[in-house]
Amino acid sequence: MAEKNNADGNRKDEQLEQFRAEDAGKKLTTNQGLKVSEDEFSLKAGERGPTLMEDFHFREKMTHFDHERIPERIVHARGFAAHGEFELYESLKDFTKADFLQDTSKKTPTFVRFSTVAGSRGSAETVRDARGFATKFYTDEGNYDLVGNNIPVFFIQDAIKFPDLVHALKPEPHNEMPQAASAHDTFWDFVANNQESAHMVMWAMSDRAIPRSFRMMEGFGVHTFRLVNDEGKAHFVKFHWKPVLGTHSLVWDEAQKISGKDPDFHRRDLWESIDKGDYPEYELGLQLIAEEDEFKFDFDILDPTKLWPEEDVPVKIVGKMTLNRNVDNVFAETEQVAFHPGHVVPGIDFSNDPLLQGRLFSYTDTQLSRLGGPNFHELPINRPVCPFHNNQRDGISRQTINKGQVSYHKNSLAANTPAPASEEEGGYVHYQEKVEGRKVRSRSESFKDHFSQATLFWNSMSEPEKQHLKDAFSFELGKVKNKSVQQQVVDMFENVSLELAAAFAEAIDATPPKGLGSNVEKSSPALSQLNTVKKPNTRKVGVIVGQNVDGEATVVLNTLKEEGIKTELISDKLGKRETSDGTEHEVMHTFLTASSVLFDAIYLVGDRDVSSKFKQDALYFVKEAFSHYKPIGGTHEGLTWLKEAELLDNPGVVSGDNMKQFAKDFTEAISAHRHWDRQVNL
Ligand code: HDE
Repeated sequence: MAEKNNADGNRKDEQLEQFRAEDAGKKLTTNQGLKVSEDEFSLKAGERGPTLMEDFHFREKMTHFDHERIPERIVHARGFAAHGEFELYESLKDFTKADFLQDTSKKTPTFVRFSTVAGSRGSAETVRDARGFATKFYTDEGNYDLVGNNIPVFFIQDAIKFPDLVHALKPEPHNEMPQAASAHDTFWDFVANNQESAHMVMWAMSDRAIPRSFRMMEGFGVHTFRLVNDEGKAHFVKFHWKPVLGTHSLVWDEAQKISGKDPDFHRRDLWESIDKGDYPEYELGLQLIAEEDEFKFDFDILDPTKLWPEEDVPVKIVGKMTLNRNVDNVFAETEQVAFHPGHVVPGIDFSNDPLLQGRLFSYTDTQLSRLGGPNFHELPINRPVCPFHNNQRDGISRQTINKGQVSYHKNSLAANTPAPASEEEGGYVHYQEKVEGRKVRSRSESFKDHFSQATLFWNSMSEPEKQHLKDAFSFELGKVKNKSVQQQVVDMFENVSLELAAAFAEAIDATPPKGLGSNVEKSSPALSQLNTVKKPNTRKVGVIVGQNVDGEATVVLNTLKEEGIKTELISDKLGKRETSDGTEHEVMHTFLTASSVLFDAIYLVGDRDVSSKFKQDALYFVKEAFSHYKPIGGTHEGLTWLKEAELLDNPGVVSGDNMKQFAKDFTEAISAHRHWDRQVNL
């Protein structure tokens, strides 16, 4: 392995290679390496007799199987991960001494695990929830973990409330329902009685909580951290990941249907994209505030329910992470990876955010039971790529064989080694912030404004996004059974927006809000997804064809491909289709195996020579996609069907006879993601 990370190769990959095993083509053995001669029949006393205790092979196989499962994560149980690399655009020497943020010629290996929060390990992926976005940087100075979410704020201000929040959010204990959903009484009861949650609830009810793809999600470190340079000067910092493809979401009806049609929708999307070489990319952004400016804002920068509006504190883009390798084994890597916000490197430090402070305890603690003891740092995925030495010893499943007589500090027998490193030698020295105070269980006055930024978020939304918020609140509270809880939530959110609270109060038949609403007028355009990057790349188009396909359709498919758009053919039967120009296409899906909700757009080519059932199925696809505001394209017979169904002349519905022009217009419609100004009226 190279001594340091550099632009060539990936040191983490090289390290993992030592642990990879290729079983194909080998003889079957026991764990002791003994070749076995038979693996289908246990050892019995006679062909119809009892199994013998002596059958060590059977016992070993069954015992291992009996213990295959480990406890799932308390939260973020459902996750999926990939390997990648981080490269820096410009040296951050002025702000931090972190080695991996100095040199633009260095590539730092990374491992990212995306997750939902509430659901169990086997739950559906497109549920309404925050998404975890946890990144491990394998730096030359040790592992640095940026354990973030796709929402920049959190429900609570103090870690001591986390168990309460999670108990309220998870399925209710008496009947273990509902799975992976916040739409139930205890969650909303928690919200109404812990009003610091208002801002994050707005995000959780917005489109952010139903991402189109892990590849199209922002990531946020949430807390305020500190960057410290080699002169000891500190800046407060917030970390951002900005997806190169932009931030895009599903619509709620679609998300719920995907939960049934493909509960693995997000992992499949990530896996397939990496597999095809469409590597997801995220730019790293920093918001920086000089220490002396700590009190210049109308919120407390230590409060994790507050964001720093990008218009006030610009996001400085400093580097890019590319996810370019799928895991070899989900359990060994994705399941056993152990993140911890306390895994830092020199030059990155903490703030006094009380949520962050509590997290610094929780993560190692939880791994002790989840990964079965204190040696989980030795698991291949968790090992740093630099050496590690200390006097910690033993414990369950210890891998390292520490040599020598001495396992204590200080000592003379080993010349007092391993020895602490000075700051110059790379030793981590905590930022010497002056701290003084009485021991109190209370919260600063500056943490007590729970609504202004919730309103800021509301004000920043476009009309369709506002409508989605009204619908989401109406859905969630419509599922709440307790009338008092429903009313408490209406009364709470009138402090955020009268319009919002009135809309869902009406939907759930609660007493309308009587208050004055909020007087916050500020907005932050960066918060609206309507202002995000729009690109056609990697969008997936379902192309509906019959048995006979006009050769001209090939022109369209080729042009879309040139734009980076993926096309997959759908018909009533699988098999090859030869177009009239002699090109061969493979039908990948049937109306039974696919669904419109699994595609970004539908292109209806159709065929004159089909049954009425075919036409009905095809139009069901198209109409459903239409109702989700997706781009629809129609040429040939498809154009006629769209006309008959009265879908033409709608925003995002593209048709035409000139194939080149059609492909161009359709690409544009696909880039727009969704066409909200469509009057859905089917
Ligand atoms: Fe976590 N969180 N968390 N969290 N969190 C866990 O650690 C916790 C919080 C986040 O893919 C657990 O290894 C407390 C905020 C992610 O493996 C646990 C508090 C943010 C992941 C834990 C928070 C996060 C976790 C469960 C309140 C965004 C998944 C299993 C103070 C910045 C990491 C585990 C992965 C996982 C505790 C709040 C992000 C129990 C006490 C805020 C992405 O330790």
